[in-house]
Amino acid sequence: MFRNARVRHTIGMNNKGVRQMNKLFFVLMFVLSACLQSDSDAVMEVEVRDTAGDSLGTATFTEHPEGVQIKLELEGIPPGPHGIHVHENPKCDPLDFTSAGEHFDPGDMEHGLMNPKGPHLGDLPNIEADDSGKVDVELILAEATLLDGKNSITKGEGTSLIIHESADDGFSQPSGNSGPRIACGVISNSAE
Ligand SMILES: [Cu+2]
Ligand SMILES: [Zn+2]
Repeated sequence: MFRNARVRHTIGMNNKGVRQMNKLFFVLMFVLSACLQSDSDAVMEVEVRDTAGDSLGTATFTEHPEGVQIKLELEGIPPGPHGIHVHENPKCDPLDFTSAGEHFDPGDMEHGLMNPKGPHLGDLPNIEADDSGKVDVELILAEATLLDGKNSITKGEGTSLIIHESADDGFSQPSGNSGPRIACGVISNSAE
């Protein structure tokens, strides 16, 4: 009797220990999968269109340790350098895209990556279209986030990505003397 009771007791302890280990394991797996999921979720593909509304390709946004990475795969851009910025409104109304508003600037800064009083959060280095009009490049929108936080480019209704006719000089107000807006894409969680 005594021996049997002891055996049962021992088995009971083991089962309890195993159950606790299992529980811990599942909690860890849940946390791990939640982390992995939120990483892979944080990708946004944005269609970029010209002033006639025709697609020029895509801009793919992903979270990056230094900000938001923007991968551009575009065709039909006039060869040469172009200013490119994240603008404050998620609106790409033809024909001039003024609906996109000013540069995204939650920190109330001046324009320009070379301006000591800048830059706007939405300021980006110029892109270059090759002789065939293609752009294939990855940019970093420094200190921005894709989803959460005060520097999120999808906060509220979202923002937009604008490409200009000319290069951004990195200094002139309010838009680096980069000329008319030639392409636009809406950056929004509820986009099209
Ligand atoms: Cu702009
Ligand atoms: Zn700016």
